Amino acid sequence: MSLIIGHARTAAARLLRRSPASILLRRDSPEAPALGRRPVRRMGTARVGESVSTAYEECSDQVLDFPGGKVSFIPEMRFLSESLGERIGCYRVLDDNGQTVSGSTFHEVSKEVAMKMYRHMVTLQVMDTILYEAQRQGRISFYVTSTGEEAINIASAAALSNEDLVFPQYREPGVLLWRGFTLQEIANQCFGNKEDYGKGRQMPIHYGSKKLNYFTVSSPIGTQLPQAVGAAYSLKMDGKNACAVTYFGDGGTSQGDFHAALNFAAVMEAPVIFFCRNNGWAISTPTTEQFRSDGVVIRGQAYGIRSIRVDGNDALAVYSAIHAAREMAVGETRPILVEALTYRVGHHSTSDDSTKYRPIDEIEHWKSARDPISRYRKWIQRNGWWCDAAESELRNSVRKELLQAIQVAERVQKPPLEELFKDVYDVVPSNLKEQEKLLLQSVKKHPGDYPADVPV
Ligand SMILES: Cc1ncc(C[n+]2csc(CCOP(=O)(O)OP(=O)(O)O)c2C)c(N)n1
Ligand SMILES: [Mg+2]
Repeated sequence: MSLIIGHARTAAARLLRRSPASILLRRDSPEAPALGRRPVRRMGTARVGESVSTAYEECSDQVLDFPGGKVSFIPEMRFLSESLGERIGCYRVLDDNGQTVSGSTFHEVSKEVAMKMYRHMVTLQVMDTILYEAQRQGRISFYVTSTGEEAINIASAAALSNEDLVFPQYREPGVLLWRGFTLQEIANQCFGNKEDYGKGRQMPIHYGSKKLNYFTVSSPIGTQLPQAVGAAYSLKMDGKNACAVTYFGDGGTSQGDFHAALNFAAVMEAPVIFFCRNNGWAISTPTTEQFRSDGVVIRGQAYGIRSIRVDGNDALAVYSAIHAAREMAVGETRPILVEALTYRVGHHSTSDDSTKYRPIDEIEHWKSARDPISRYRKWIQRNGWWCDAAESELRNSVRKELLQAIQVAERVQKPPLEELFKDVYDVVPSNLKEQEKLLLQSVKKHPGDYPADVPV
């Protein structure tokens, strides 16, 4: 590595025009103190991020040519501030009344796509209501809703290509719906029947579809991030016109995998979109106990990743931001970080009661004043594309279709017990064979402790 010390030329000339008291002599001038001795300055009044003296700034005349670019030497001891002072702005197109914000720039969306987006947001909402109730009735064991995050789900999916590889967390089933996953497929997974692609080996909501390029949800938080980067890198090596997209929550950013993934993607210039759903909560942990930075968006810059903060409850803003992010990710083979500000309106899952740790008023505010679906509806209605009759027809038909799907899924047989031991190893190892034998013995001995509808 070579270190080259250079001299800035303009600073000295500017200094000659300053008052004598503020002039600092160039170190190589005859009047200057002996080389190596710098004028003594008193410190103590400067705050972090501010300079002690502008004269010093102007006379910094040395540059270090360092890997990554030139670095100016500065004589003052200056710590970077822990914050920018002002929080990073949040890109929005639609205001709370569904009116476009004057001066906002956004990607045009055709009537056809706009309506498909609305229909899918409503489908997701209806699906959440019914499957949440199904869990409460004891028909399925677990569920999580995407309530309040419908725009994030659907508008981002609409801006992607179906060739893009999706690595989800678990609150993004709308992306699957957008790609054509049916309500029957959703129900089959939640009921863990033998039509479920995971063969009933996972909890409900762990969807996946090879056909739709949607990697199966995995419970441990954050695992999908480095996987997405690896997949993006392989897309790049194969010269594919596609990117990887990974979704994660604010809580996910506290995992080491988040940091490893961002750094790896930046260095390897992998075409991946990191989409953080900052919904304020990681189960009962608020973001204030999760990080002290200005949210998540700011971290992109630290890793050398282009980033944007977007209003996650504004479908047009999410659509436009992801559209632009995809163009940059694929066209320039680079990672992009998107932080969508939103709120988890529902409980974390059916195993949670969020009123125990957050005010009901807060939930109600986001539910009523900030609902992404009604905001978007106002916009399409203003365009003359929607009416109340169409609304009730849509809601009724989704409801009917899902209730029918649930009835079918409930009747489909469960996968046989032996499936539990398959699909990991090509040849099942002896320890797994032993476990299978023990399990079968146990089921025979205590049949009442095992579900009767699982074929043994
Ligand atoms: C490695 C790991 N640690 C803890 C958990 C338990 N857990 C499940 S969801 C969750 C919160 C995640 O919050 P966030 O990423 O913000 O997503 P959100 O639920 O808000 O959509 C936690 C801590 C887990 N599944 N995996
Ligand atoms: Mg969260």
